[in-house]
Amino acid sequence: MITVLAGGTGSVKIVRGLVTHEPKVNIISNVGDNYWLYGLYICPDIDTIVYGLADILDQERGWGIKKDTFNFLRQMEVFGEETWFRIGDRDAATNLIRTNMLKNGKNLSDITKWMCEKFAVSANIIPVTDNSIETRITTNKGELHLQEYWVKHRGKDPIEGIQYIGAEKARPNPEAVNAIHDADMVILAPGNPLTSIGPMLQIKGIRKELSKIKKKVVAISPLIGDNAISGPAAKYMQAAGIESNAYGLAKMYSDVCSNIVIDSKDKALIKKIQSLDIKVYDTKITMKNKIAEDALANFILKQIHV
Ligand code: FO1
Repeated sequence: MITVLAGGTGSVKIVRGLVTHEPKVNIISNVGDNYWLYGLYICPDIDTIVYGLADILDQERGWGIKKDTFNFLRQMEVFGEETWFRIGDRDAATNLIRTNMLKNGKNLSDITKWMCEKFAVSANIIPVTDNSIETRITTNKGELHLQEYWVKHRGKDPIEGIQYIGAEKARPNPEAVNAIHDADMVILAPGNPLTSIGPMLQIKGIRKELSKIKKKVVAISPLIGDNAISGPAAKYMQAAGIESNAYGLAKMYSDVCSNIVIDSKDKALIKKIQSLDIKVYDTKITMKNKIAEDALANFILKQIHV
């Protein structure tokens, strides 16, 4: 059984690759960038995985449903609302039904399972916690929710700090803890280490469980050289004072992971990473299409023995 910690638009690619090879995959999802808007509870990381596995994800954007329409948003604009966060019509239905179920007393884990059934997704998607965690970015202009910083303000102001509000007190989802404990291999997906994987590692019970089985934990680098394959990972790492390369990533994860997959272009970092007592595997880590997703998943499952 394989368990993946996933968050952000990059994670879905490796998850898709893994489910083609493995009958039982658990996906523990980040909830730190969940966001309340127009009274709707939006869970981008959960939805990206659900849509990705249901094969309805808008691949180009990396979020939302392909060929979705935006009539709801247009009407919100008519009502004078801000429309910088582009919720499509079908996506709005997902968010609306989730919010109603929450208001009727269901928890996010049960709602996510119900959602998977409706979208005919057989992988087990587990929110890392049913409590609220909010990733907030501090800039010289004040503190913003991650979605406001990245989507509304296009991540333009220098970052002074990152906070995970609620993570300290969040109760790890018991199903997530079991999925880590019982796994043959745990994979840290190539998501942003500070905003996609980081919030989950801030939950004490999750970090503790990972550190107990760290020999079985494999991280996939989202970086080549000093840059992220996509998205702002390098910018957030630099802001946190972490070297924005595979070595910085390995150091950051060194108490929860004993294996890392880096790109073959980063071979020069292997010795330095090994000095952290981490095994290094190199291959092509970019996943531009389904063949590449499949190849990386196959590499991890066949070449790494934990
Ligand atoms: N990302 C954007 O850059 N612009 C958007 O307008 C946007 C809308 C959106 C709507 C629903 C959803 O589930 C995700 C959405 N995202 C959008 C993606 C999201 O901001 C981030 O990619 C994730 O939070 C990163 O994990």
